[in-house]
Amino acid sequence: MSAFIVLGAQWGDEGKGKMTDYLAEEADVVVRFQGGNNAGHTVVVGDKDYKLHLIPSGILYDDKINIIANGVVVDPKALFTEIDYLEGLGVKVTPEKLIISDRAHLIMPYHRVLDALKEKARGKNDIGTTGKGIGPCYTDKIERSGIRICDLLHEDVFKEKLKENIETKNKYITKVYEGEALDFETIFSEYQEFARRLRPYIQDTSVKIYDEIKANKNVLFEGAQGMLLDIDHGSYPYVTSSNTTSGGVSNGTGIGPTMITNAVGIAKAYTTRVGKGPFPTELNDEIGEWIREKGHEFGVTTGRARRCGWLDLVILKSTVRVCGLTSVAITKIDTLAGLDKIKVCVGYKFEDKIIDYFPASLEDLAKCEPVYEEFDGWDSSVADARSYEELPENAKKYLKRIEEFIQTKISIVSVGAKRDQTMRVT
Ligand code: 2SA
Ligand code: GDP
Ligand code: MG
Repeated sequence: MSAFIVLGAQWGDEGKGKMTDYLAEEADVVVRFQGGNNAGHTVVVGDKDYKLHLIPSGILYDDKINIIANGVVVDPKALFTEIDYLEGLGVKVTPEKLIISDRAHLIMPYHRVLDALKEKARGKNDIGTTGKGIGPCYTDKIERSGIRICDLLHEDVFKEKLKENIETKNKYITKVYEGEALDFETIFSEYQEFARRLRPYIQDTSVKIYDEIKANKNVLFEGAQGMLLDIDHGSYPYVTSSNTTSGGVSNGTGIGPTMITNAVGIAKAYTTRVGKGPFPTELNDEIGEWIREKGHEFGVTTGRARRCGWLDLVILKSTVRVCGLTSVAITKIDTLAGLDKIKVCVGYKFEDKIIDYFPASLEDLAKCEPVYEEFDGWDSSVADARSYEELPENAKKYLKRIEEFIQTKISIVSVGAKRDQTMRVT
């Protein structure tokens, strides 16, 4: 048996959806452990493109169990929109294939409203959130006023909790942010309908995952966002509100860390981020623009243009440390094909030293200057390679340098969005 993690090693959008789908072939169960429908995971199967937000990427297989565990924040409206979207594409989403934790917190309409109002109030210091209500929902969870799925299934409990929340949230919305008050009855009846539809999918997912592991099944934990968006280890405050790193798996699923066997970090051959915040290797020039167009770097959930820059090995090395990565998958080396020279950041010049970690303070980070190594580029034949041996020599040199710097094996290389554009490195 194995219980392994697939997570983003940068700022998200590294190709986790594609790699989860690829690795899910060997898995029996695929589990989301944090985040919510802020995520946008793309999976290409044949000539079909699937955009997943809340549902694990294993759903495209008929024989996998997919679990939304307790660490995820669930917007039922978004969930049913996604189920309807998948069913419309011929993908079955039955309670046999999808299980949702009774401990997961619910995203409520006031969370979405507060997300927007808070961002507006932050003005030029906004985070650049996806507007899905993620931060306000996790705030309530930590503040202990959140509503969980198990509450939704008990009408009286839900009614009382909703009443209390509407009362306090409306004060906040109208008095602090001068927004419009929300109506209890409308939300109550909408969520009663959600409760009816949700009921067949709900279980104690900690028990379910544990039983599967004990029965020698393979379990894949699918991360959302990426290491630098982690609430503790990321580029705070320009982060999401959950633990995106390996540590988040145990809390987010109720499975002890000693049961987890491997952690694969997914990294793009360059770096992107969507939303505000520091980005040392960002390219605000025609090369950055060229990468964005060639790599179709636009948000899957919001459509926002992603910021693009050179690969930053300081970040990757930090992810290896924080997440205990046992191997790395490098994606999108085909996007870089055609560039004459490619740069890679191998340290930050900070005051009079070279450092190889990401400083906590944004003020210190602003003083950091990336130190680059330059590589010769490769051509578009890379997208046709189906084995490591077939890769252009310059691409292999690039990959070797990454491995050497992060002291961790590259186990998979991806040269395109499709399932078969993937190769194992032995
Ligand atoms: P939030 O909404 O509170 O989680 O936003 C906080 C920060 O986290 C970033 N974030 C993301 N970054 C990359 N990809 C994400 N998913 C979508 C995608 C994003 C999109 O796959 O493209 O469509 O814009 C994602 N989700 C959250 C966010 O940009 C903020 O910086
Ligand atoms: P995720 O959030 O990490 O799952 O990544 P996204 O789906 O947000 O963004 C990654 C994009 O790159 C998607 O459109 C994928 O289909 C695509 N993709 C993944 N791997 C590769 C690759 O190796 N090459 C190319 N060209 N595209 C890829
Ligand atoms: Mg994404």
